[in-house]
Amino acid sequence: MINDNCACNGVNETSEIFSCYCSDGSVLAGRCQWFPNNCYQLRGHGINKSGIYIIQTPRQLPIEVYCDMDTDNGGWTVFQRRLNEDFDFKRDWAGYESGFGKLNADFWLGNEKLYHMTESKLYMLRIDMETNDKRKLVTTYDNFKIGQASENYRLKSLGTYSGTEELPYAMTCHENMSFSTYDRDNDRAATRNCADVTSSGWWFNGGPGDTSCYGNKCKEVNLNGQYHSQYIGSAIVWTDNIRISFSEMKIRPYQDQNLT
Ligand SMILES: [Ca+2]
Repeated sequence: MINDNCACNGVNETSEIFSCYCSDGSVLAGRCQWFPNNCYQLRGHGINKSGIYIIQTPRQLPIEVYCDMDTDNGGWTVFQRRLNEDFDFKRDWAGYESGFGKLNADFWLGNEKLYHMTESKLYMLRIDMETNDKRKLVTTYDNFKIGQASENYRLKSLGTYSGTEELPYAMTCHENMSFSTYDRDNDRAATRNCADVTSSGWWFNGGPGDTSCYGNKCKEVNLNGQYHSQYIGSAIVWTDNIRISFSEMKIRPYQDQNLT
């Protein structure tokens, strides 16, 4: 219930979590507490330290996310990270749907959360990577959107790409593809289960006659592959030629990118 005595006090500087208490705020456990929609909003309130914070998208329960407040002026809500070969990204549909891992280490935030975050406004996607031979790659897309569960969390849109990495169009091979896991084959390959073959979950393609994924390939990019796999088919890759040992996928609202 709304606590009408709950006046907005602005930033609560005694708390690690930004919060203000407002009569029009959302209600959690009897408390009237406001959470930002995303890390960008938090950054706009002066929070500039990377770490774990609570956000709340409209009509959803508050969730913990990792905010990257360092890269390109910060405000990035991170939804994927690969760091460590000991952490397995071979997970089932339910695992990718709700998310897994630890926010300050390897993790997938979860398709359901990603859908609710990206449905409400225009988001940029930024992917930071490091290759096995220690080169840093960056790519951004200006209109990243994920479909809902009934659409198999389809990669509805990427938008226009820019960045410094090689072959920036590679990810567009996966645009409009449904998400697949080994127990939920939504790819376009009639005789293969791309998620099972690669031991991961991703927006696999595998369909014939595609202009960006030649040769009925399951993927050009797979950042959820097996860490340091000796097999290119199941490795973490950005095209067949670039093997990845670090990745972070993160989003920020598109408008007003000039945070200072
Ligand atoms: Ca298939």
